[in-house]
Amino acid sequence: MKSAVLKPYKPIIFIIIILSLFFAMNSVFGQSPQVLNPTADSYIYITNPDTNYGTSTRLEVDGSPIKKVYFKFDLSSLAGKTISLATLKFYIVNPSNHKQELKRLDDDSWTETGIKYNNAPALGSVLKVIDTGNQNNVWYEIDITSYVDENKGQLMSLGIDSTGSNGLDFNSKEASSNKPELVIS
Ligand SMILES: [Ca+2]
Repeated sequence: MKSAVLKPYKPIIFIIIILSLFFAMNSVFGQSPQVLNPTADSYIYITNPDTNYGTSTRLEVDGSPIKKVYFKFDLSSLAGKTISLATLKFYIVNPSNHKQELKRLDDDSWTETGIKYNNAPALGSVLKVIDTGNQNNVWYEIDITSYVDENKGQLMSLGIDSTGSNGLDFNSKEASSNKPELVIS
């Protein structure tokens, strides 16, 4: 009597077990990297302190004369997710044999077509040192996992400056290809 009652439920239990295994495996092995482009990118230039460069196809960083790069990413799609690796990538179009510094920026109020040297927010502490070794026409990648994890679910700004006098240029999001990317897995 007992086994006759349970019998119709056995296939359902089996299906539930198979589905649970499928979703568990998928969460471990099946997630393809998510790629985000900046929602805003620009640079500022001390020589033209009231000029905005938000629509330029290049982002330029230099220590003399000063040029600084600003990025903003919308990380709202990452809310609640586990971030195992987040890499910022940019494509170099003018090489530099000097180092640059990627810095945190907690002020997200700046806008792509409004930012200029005279109104730009000051950059924060150093996240990573950039050393491209004078390479050109290549991608450069920076691991910023902890900063992305800190900002997931919200906007994330960051900037790049330099104390060297040999400037580094790379493609902006307005370039026709090889735009800056944030690759998250
Ligand atoms: Ca731009």
